[in-house]
Amino acid sequence: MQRIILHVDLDYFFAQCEELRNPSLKGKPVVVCVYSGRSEDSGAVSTANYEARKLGIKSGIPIAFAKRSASPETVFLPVDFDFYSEKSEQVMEVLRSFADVFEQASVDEAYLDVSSKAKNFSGAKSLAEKIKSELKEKTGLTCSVGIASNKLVAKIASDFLKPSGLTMVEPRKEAEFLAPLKASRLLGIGKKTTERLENLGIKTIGDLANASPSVLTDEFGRNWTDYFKQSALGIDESPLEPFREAQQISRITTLKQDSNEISFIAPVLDFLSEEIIESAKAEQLFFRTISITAITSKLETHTKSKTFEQPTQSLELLKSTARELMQNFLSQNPELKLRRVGARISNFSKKENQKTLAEF
Ligand code: TTP
Ligand code: MG
Ligand code: MG
Repeated sequence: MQRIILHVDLDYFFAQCEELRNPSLKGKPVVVCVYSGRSEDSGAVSTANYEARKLGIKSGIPIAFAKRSASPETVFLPVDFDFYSEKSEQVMEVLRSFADVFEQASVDEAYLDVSSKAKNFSGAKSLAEKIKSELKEKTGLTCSVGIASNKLVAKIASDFLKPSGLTMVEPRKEAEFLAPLKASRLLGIGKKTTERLENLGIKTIGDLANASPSVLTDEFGRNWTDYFKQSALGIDESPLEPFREAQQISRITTLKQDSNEISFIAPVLDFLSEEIIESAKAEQLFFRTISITAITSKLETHTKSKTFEQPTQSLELLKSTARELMQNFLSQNPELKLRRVGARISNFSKKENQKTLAEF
């Protein structure tokens, strides 16, 4: 069967989240920053909306540089990972429902294998349009979609037209689509490799496809040459990896009776926390974000989260944070009674005490 893969990537994700909760930002340049705290403007730009990008402001540049290029109405905001993670989860839930096989690839992107759902490429195009409109309707966010016969080309296609783009590369058109694009679009071709390729006169993916294999082998060895050649022609057999890495570990349970008493709910959270930490230890995962879920007797779901600077695996921290989040939620909503409660950890890394900027 013909494989049909969609790659969905949210547009200027963190900045779009900020526009969503504060619509007065719309139309202004918005810059989301990770402040390092050392001095007023030290730190880096996490992302910027398209108005800010027109001023030359983009992910990774120092905040001080961005301020120099900014216009008077440019708005600078600190990152709020909890809010973006919550939105990301909502997005993934919507996307997942459209796929035969689903792989979340980062906080704002996912691969969907829709081979049997869509049947053919024109079906895939209608499906992609439906995904875009349903995502907008349910989460308020816009995305760009790439459709292709494999992950490699789908990912490059989703980035081809942004924001709110839809790019389809039909089977056997892969090499032609890729040819004019910069070689650095391919996975694994960073700054250094780009320089080495340029020294050989190779700038575009098409140049790479046409390059002499022996010249490439002399410079990069056999394995890289094979990879370059295949990728440049848009050949990629890699499967989706639905369970690549846990994005979160969560436990949820129904209370013996509906309640709004922290003294009744906290021991339940403690028990869930112990189970969660056991799983985290088994998978050697350290987490930065702790969330609680509160499902009311009317079956409305509420989530509260807290994110820490440093990854941890501490049961005590999980217990005390879950209790604190729940306590705050209950005191802010005294009229609600809860039927089910849950706890969750996310924002994983494999190591403790490692500075992570962002999961992207
Ligand atoms: P991207 O999808 O790479 O970028 P984006 O969604 O901001 O913009 P685009 O419309 O081009 O897709 O990254 C997703 C989020 O990850 C981004 O909103 C912020 C974060 N991020 C960083 O914090 N630092 C970085 O250097 C990059 C590239 C992303
Ligand atoms: Mg994005
Ligand atoms: Mg992305």
